[in-house]
Amino acid sequence: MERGVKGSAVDKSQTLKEAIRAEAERLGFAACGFTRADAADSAGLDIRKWIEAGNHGTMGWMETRADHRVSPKAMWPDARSAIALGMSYAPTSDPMALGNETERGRISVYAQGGDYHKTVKKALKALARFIVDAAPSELKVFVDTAPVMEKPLAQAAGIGWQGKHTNLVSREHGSWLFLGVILTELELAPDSPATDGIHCGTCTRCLDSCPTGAIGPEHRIDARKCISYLTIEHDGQIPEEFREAMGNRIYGCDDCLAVCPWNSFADAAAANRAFLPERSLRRRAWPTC
Ligand code: B12
Ligand code: SF4
Ligand code: SF4
Repeated sequence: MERGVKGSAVDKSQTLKEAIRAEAERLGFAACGFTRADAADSAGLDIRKWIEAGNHGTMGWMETRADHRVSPKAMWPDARSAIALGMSYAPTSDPMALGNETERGRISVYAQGGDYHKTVKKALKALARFIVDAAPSELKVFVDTAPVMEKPLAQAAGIGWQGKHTNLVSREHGSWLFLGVILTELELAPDSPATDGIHCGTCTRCLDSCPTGAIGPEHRIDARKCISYLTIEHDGQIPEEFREAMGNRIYGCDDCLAVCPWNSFADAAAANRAFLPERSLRRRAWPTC
């Protein structure tokens, strides 16, 4: 493949990119895009202010490696390109269906099936091996736990835009995408970036649906008010002021994602089967009207 390709550096980079895209798809990724490693540094600088204002609550791990979070190059100076990947977990049933069944607890869609950290990381490692075989090079893979800002990088790589709820939204897969990133010292031509909120227009559904008003006026999440944070990350008791709004959500929250009109384009068939809900959690299909 790449080794046998003749022509300019750009041609070679394009050929390698197309081979990586095809392999990513084969490995179960629904989206794959390329950008420079330092393409999202402005969002990285913004995160300092976000942390200084205390928005991260008790997530001390966001503070301890904040300098690395600012830019992938601060963590690994040799990184040249970032490959952003998305794996779909689009649900087969309505995530809001249990909203009125107050005697039952609601678990967010992302936590109903297999652990995405494991599934995405396994596929990222397989893709990394493929890249190293095609073009011997240093690279590193990330999903969630490292100090890499995955959403701004994915936006810079053009696989979607950060919606007003701050999560990445794709035209084809809505917001039901887990993200992963590969940093590489290879020089790969960047894809066209997307812009914050570009296809949100005047829609405010996610802001209006948030039970605790956690999404601020400039589309900044105050994690201390977010039910996902309160039920998964928060140390200590859940403050009384949020308990009524939390309702029967016991692990994570889907509301701002579930109401997004772009999710009507998300095809559950594109979801990785590893993320199907465990048998005991399976629900009826989406309503037809
Ligand atoms: C910390 C964290 C949380 C925190 C804080 C959430 C947050 N929005 O930051 C809590 C615990 C609340 C959380 C909750 C959830 N999370 Co989370 N989380 C992360 C983590 C580890 C870091 C995110 C981060 O850096 N936040 C800091 C803020 C400041 O950064 P930011 O959101 O990118 O926003 C900055 C700029 O880009 C800009 N900006 C952002 N959006 C917009 C929009 C507009 C219009 C504008 C102008 C500007 C702007 O402003 C901010 C700077 O101040 C990432 C993994 C990773 N390493 O990236 C996963 C990650 C973001 N989480 C994820 C998921 C799935 C969730 C939940 C849906 C889980 C659930 N169902 O309960 C919820 C969604 C809540 C929500 N609406 O964000 C996925 C999102 C996938 C996607 N498609 O985007 C990620 C990427 C994990 C992964 N690898 O897949 N999460
Ligand atoms: S996950 Fe729930 S609580 Fe958090 S911002 Fe979205 S709707 Fe609000
Ligand atoms: S619900 Fe509306 S505003 Fe929110 S992310 Fe989706 S399109 Fe954008």
